[in-house]
Amino acid sequence: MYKVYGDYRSGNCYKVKLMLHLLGQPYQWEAVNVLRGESRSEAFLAKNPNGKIPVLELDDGTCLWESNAILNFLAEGSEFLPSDPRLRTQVLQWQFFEQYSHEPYIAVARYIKLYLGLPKERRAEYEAKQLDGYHALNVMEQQLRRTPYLVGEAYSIADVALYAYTHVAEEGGFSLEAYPAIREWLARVASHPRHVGMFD
Ligand SMILES: N[C@@H](CCC(=O)N[C@@H](CS)C(=O)NCC(=O)O)C(=O)O
Repeated sequence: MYKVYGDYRSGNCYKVKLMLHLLGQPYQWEAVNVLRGESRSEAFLAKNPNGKIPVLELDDGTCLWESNAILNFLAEGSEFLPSDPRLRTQVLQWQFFEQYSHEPYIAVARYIKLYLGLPKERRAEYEAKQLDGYHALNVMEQQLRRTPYLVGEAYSIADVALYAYTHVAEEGGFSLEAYPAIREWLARVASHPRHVGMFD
């Protein structure tokens, strides 16, 4: 059985959990508390030398890390990863966008606010995340006004990757008020029969 090393509050870890539920795949969850330094222990670094969660451990002991890479592994051969090269590239395009243009702003602002309680010394950094975070939401809104999912008509791991932190963007201080297409998409994703919430 797969073993997931993660934290329920982390969007990156939630991506893996959501994917496993969408696939109906059983797994064992091992809680890792990053604030207590558990992701920097020698034992954990042997699983991911980068010291970050999530990590997916396979039956043979192989450890996979980087949330979006794990999504690609899990979704291989399923309806959530198109086989057509152009569509597959668009899935990757949104996943790279998530890691470079969305997560560093929306997830990090949320981390500073929710995990750290918005300490004074990180307030300027938190404020600076807002502009780029809203830019990422604008990019998503444009696409979702055209198509029901990020890559056309079908729910894919591009949606899993971006749902994770977008659905809790308000915890990072981002209002979704001006983004009707994003709000409809969030509801569409959450209406999948095998959907699971972050804390379910
Ligand atoms: N690019 C990585 C980011 C992983 C990441 O930043 N994980 C955070 C939790 S959300 C973490 O482990 N932080 C602990 C640390 O950096 O010490 C991914 O997508 O998996």
